Amino acid sequence: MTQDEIRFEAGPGGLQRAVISTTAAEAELYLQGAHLVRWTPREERPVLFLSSKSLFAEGKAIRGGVPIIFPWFGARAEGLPGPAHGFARTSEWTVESARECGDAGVEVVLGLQSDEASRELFDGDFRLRFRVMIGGELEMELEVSNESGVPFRFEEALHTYLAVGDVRQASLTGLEGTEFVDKTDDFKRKKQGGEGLRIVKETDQVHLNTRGACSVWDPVWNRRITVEKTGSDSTVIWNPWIEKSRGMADMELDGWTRMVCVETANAADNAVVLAPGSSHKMAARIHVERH
Ligand code: TA6
Repeated sequence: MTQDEIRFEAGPGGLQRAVISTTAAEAELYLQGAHLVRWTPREERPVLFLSSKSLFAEGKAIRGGVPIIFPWFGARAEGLPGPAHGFARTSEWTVESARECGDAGVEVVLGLQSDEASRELFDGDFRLRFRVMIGGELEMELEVSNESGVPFRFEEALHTYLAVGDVRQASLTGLEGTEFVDKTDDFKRKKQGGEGLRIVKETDQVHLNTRGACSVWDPVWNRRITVEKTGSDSTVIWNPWIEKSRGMADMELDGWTRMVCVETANAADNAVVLAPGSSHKMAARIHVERH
């Protein structure tokens, strides 16, 4: 492995990160949360949004990039204790491997194992493995293994923040006709219409039972970003819009105009029940087309 391909170093807040530079792309991956904060194909604008006011501190979530959500999505159900979106995104992961894969790019695998702290919040022994391939396309895969003697139920997401020129002009396709839970309207269940999804207000929708790809057409930057996925039955679309953003200390004032989350997930009705000794894989592949 040549030095210029991948470099491990201390980043802001002293957080360990991998800085990756290949012929096809540049990227930055933090060990805390196995959090990819940057992926930029050559000759392209950054594809992931990262808030300039994001925290980079031990145990704090990073605002932007791809937070890994596990073992629950959103607020913990039934009033049980635990941080929003689970603990995987604020836990320190370990490097399992890092290697060059020729034209495909550079692959990094990070792992997280259950421990005393996780057992206090989640009743199940698990092993997580996050594999990311940095190239002209971005491939991400989250594998969950049940290492306990009993089945456990979990939710998960690759909570991807995509960067756009102006979200008010963007349109999302691939969710037409799907059922969704509208978290901005008392979790009411609704059906997505036949036309593309436009972001015209605070949007927080969990689309259920959908395995299709979702594309974001961005007329300002003249590009289409497509998120294809496997092993995922939910797609979450989120934009905090004006008011919610004002309440987020780690989001710059107009940051909401430059991002939309298209999240590859298994949440709510699509939560996974994993048998002892079994594993489940969820993957996303992101690519950009210029127009
Ligand atoms: O994925 C959408 C969502 O669940 C929203 O409800 C919103 O809370 C967002 O995630 C961000 O959550 P965070 O805990 O990172 O502030």
